[in-house]
Amino acid sequence: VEGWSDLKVRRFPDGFLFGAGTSAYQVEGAWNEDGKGESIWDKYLHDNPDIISDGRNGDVASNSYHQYKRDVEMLRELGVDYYRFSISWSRVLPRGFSNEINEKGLEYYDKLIDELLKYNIKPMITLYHFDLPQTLQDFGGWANPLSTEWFEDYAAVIFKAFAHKVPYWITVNQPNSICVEGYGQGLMAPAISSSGIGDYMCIKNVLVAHARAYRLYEREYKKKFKGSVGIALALNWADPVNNSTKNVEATDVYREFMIGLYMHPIWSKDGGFPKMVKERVHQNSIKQGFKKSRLPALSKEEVTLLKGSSDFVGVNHYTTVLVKSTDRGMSAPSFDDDVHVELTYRPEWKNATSSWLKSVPYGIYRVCVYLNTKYDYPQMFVTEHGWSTRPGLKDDTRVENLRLYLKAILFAIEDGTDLKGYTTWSLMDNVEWVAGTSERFGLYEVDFESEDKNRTARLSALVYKRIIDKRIVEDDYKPNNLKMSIT
Ligand code: PNW
Repeated sequence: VEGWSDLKVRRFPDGFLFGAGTSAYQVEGAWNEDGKGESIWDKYLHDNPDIISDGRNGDVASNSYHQYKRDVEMLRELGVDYYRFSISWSRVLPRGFSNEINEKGLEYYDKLIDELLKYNIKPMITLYHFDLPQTLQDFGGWANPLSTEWFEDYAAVIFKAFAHKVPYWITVNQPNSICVEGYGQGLMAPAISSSGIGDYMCIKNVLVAHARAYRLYEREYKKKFKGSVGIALALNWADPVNNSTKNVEATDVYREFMIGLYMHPIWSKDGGFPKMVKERVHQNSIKQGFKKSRLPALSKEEVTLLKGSSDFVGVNHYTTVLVKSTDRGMSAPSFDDDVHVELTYRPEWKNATSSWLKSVPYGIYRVCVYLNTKYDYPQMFVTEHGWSTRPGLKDDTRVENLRLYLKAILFAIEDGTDLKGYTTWSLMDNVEWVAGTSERFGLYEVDFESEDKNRTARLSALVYKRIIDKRIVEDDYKPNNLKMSIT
C-alpha cells in the first residue's frame, strides 16, 4: 500500500475526460420559482429544520438557478471537458406525471446546456439525484412498482427535449443511498425507517426504472445520437480487517450487498440479484416468520430487461472500510443484519470533515480491478470522487487527496481499466443533504452569506486546472496566488 510511487511519470491517455459534478437540489435553489413543484427534499427539510447541521436547506442553496452562467465560467476556468449535473424532476414535471410539463423548467436546463455547448463543454446529465416529486412520494414513491413507469415517462420528456444535445446520461444516482438510507435507515428523504423491507422494495423498483429508461433511449435515440447511458453506483472499497477466514468471508458478503446487489443484475452473465444476497435474505426472512423473502424477486422479463442495460458503470468512490465478522444477534428484519458484519478503519487514515470520509487512495485502484475481474472489464467513468473541508480557500487536504486518488487512477488505467473519465465532486460548495453547508466539498468556495452566493476558486481548483492542462499529477506544483482565469 505504501511504496506506491515509482519514478515513472504516468500520463492520462489522450481522450481521457475530466469533469466536475453537482446535483439539482444541492445547488439550484429556486425551490418554488417559475412553477417548480415540491420535491421530497423540499418537504423533508421544511418539515424538519432541526435535523440540518447548520440549518441551511436547499431553498436557495448555491443559487445556480440564477448563477448558471457563472457556473459555466468556472468550468471554463478549470478547463474541464464535461459538466455532470442533475435535472430536478419536479422542476420539469411539477406533479411528477408527464401530462403537465413546466416549460420554464425545461427552459432553464436548455439555457444551461446551450451555455455549456457554446464553450465546448459536454453535458453529462443525471436524471435522478435523490429529489423525487413529493406528489409521487404520496403514492409510496420508489416502494410503488408503478414508479418504474413514472420514471420512464419522465425520462421520455427529458430525452425528447435534450437527446440531440447531450452525449452522456446517468439514469439514477446511488440506488443504495436512495433505498437503504431513504427507505431503510430513515437518514435521507423520504426518511422511512423500514430496514430490511422498504429498502429492498425500493432497490428492485429503482433498478427496473433505470433499465426502462435505458431501453427507451436505446430504442428511440441511440442510433441517431449515439449517446451513452449509464447508472452511478456508490462503489467504495472494503477489505477484511485481517486475513482470518471468517473476516475474509464476511468481506465477500459485504461486497455482495454493497456492490453485487447493483452490479450483478446489469453486468453479470446470468443477471438478477447475486445468489449470496438472495439466499441470505431468504433464510433470514423465513426464520423471522415471513412466507417468502423480503427481497422481492425479479421476474424473468425483468432479469432480461436489466441485463446489459448500461453503456458504462458510474463509479462514485470516496473511501474504504475494513470488515470484521460479528456474532451480534439478529431478530427484527434489518438490512444490516442481513449483511451482518462490523466495520472499522485504520487509525492512521486521514479524516475529512465528514466523519465517514477517510483518505485511502489504493481503494479506488482496488475497486477498479475488482470490477474488471468480476464483471469482465466494463466501461467506467468515475462519476464522483471528492473530499470535505471546513470553509477556507487554502484546502491543502483536498489537494493532497485529489493528487493521491488521481495517481491511483493512473495505476488502474495502466492495469487495464477501461476508464473514460474522472468527475471531481464538487464543482462548488453546496447543500450536503442533512449536513447542510457544514461540510464543504467544493473546488470553489461559495459564500452562503452573500446575496448572490459568490464563488471563489480554492487552491484545489488551481491544482485541478493544472492537472487537466498538463495531463500529469505533479507533487510540487504551487501557484503563486489564488487568482483564477480562463486560459
Ligand atoms: C454522495 N459514503 O453520497 C452523493 O451522491 C452526493 O450528492 C454527495 O454530495 C456526496 O456523496 C458527498 O457526500 C455519498 O458513505 C454518501 O461513502 C455516502 C458515501 C459516499 C457517497
